[in-house]
Amino acid sequence: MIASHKSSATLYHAPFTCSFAVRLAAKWGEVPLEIISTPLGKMARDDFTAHNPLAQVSTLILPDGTILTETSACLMWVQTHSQNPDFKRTPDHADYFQMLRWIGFCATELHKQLLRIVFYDEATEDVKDNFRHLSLSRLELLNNHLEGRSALIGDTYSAADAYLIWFLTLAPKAGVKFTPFGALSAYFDSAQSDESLQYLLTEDAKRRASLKA
Ligand SMILES: N[C@@H](CCC(=O)N[C@@H](CS)C(=O)NCC(=O)O)C(=O)O
Repeated sequence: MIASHKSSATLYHAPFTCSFAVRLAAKWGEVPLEIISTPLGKMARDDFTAHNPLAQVSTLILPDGTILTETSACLMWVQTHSQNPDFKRTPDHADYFQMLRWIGFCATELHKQLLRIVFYDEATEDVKDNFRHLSLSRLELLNNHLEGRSALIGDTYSAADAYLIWFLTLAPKAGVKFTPFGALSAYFDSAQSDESLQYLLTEDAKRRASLKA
């Protein structure tokens, strides 16, 4: 714990990784976040690994100095602390557990089950292909759920949508095409007109370039 009180939380962020979802949710929820860009792996910043010895994003330093890790928990924190009343969800909200459900789904069935395998060196190409194949049943489930819907829960985006939209942004780079799933494709196409998403994609491209420089 850092002995300090700040007005905003600080997010360790690696461009285009899962902490992108936390930033997107924070933009929608008008939650101010101070961003510290860091590479991952051996190049990670020392202050980052001091807070999170696994050197994984998402890692959030809360205003009271406590550390919150796990993208799911960071997303829930952002949603609960939203300044935007339409976005805010606290545990007494009717949608709260559906939001937990879809955040958990994105974390365990999509993010860690696919991207954590495909983008890393530990697995062979055959193993990666097995996981790409496995992801199709997850995408089909999402497709069926999104039929006739514009968001995962209700009519407006929640933190769960931030996680899913981030995943769908990276899915083609992981060798997973979701274009055969009409409702899922339409959901992602419609997300492209979201100004916060476009702003952060452009911003991350700049952050990535400056980390590489
Ligand atoms: N369990 C963590 C880790 C998520 C995760 O795999 N993050 C990736 C980026 S999307 C990462 O930090 N990778 C670096 C590493 O695992 O060494 C969470 O959900 O926040």
